[in-house]
Amino acid sequence: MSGPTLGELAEVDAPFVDVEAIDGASVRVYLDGAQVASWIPVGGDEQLFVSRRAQYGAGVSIRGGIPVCFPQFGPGVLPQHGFARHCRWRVVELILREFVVLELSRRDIPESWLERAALWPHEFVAQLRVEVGGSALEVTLEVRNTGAEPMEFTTALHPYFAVRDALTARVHGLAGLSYRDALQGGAELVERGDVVTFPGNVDRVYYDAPDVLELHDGDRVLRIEKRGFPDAVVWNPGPEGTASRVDFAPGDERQVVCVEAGAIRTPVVLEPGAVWRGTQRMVRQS
Ligand code: TA6
Repeated sequence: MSGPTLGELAEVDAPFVDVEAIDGASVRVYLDGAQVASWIPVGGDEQLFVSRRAQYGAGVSIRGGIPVCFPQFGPGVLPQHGFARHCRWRVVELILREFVVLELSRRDIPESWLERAALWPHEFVAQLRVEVGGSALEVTLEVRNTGAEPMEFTTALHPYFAVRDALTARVHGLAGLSYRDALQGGAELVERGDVVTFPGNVDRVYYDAPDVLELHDGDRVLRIEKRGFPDAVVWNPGPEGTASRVDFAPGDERQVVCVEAGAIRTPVVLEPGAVWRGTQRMVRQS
C-alpha cells in the first residue's frame, strides 16, 4: 500500500490515507467518516469486512470497516449513529510508518447535516488516532468540549470484523452480563450463555462489559480490548438485515461480525474544556 503524505493530502482531495508499519502491517483510513476500511496485521490477511456493495464518497458511510458513531449511538434526537460518520475529517498528524490522527469539529459538519446537527448544538473537537503495527490495530477517539456549556453524548467504534463463517463465530467474555436486546423491543436481559453466537440477526448492547473480549472464528482468535468505553455491542445483520440495506450484498451476513466498544447506557457528560477518551485495540492472536 502507498498513500499520500500530509503535504499531498493538503493539496489534493485524497479520499484516504494508508499507514504501513516498518513490519508491513497496514491500515487504510478514509477521510470521509474517519473510517478505517482495511487492516492487515503483519504476516496476516484482511481483518475487516467491507461489502462489495459498499458506497464511498462525501456524506456516505462505508458499509464495513470501522465507522465512528458520534455524538449519538442509537436512534435519538439525531439520526442513528450521529453525524460523525457522514462528515469529512481532516488529517492533522501523519507518521506514515506508525499512525494518523484525523480531526472533526462543528465547522466540518456538511451543509446537508446542519439542520439535523442543530439538535445537538455543541462546540467540540473530536480526534481519531489510528495506529498500526505487528498484530495490533489501536483506535482512539478523543472528544473535547470547546463550548461554554456542558455537553452530553453517546458514542461507539463500530468495527465490522471479517469472519470465515458468522454461523460458527463466537464472542467470549460476555457471560452473565446485562444487555439490551434491540430485537426484543429493547428488553433488558441477562446473558445466560457462555459465549455469544450469531445464528441470524443479533443486535445487543452489553452494559459494563469487560475490557477484554475474544472473537473466535474457526481456529482464529482476535483479542478485542477497550479502555474508556464501558459498554460492548455485538451485531450481525442476519439475512434480513443484508437484504434490507442497499450497501450489503446477499450472503454478507455470513462474512461479518461486529464487536463494538461504546459509551451508550450512560451518556458521557463533558464540562467546558474537558476531554474524554476511549480506545479500542484489536490484536490478531492466531
Ligand atoms: O451497532 C449495532 C447497530 O446500531 C444496529 O442496531 C444496526 O442498526 C447497525 O448498528 C448498523 O446500523 P446502520 O445505521 O449502519 O445500518
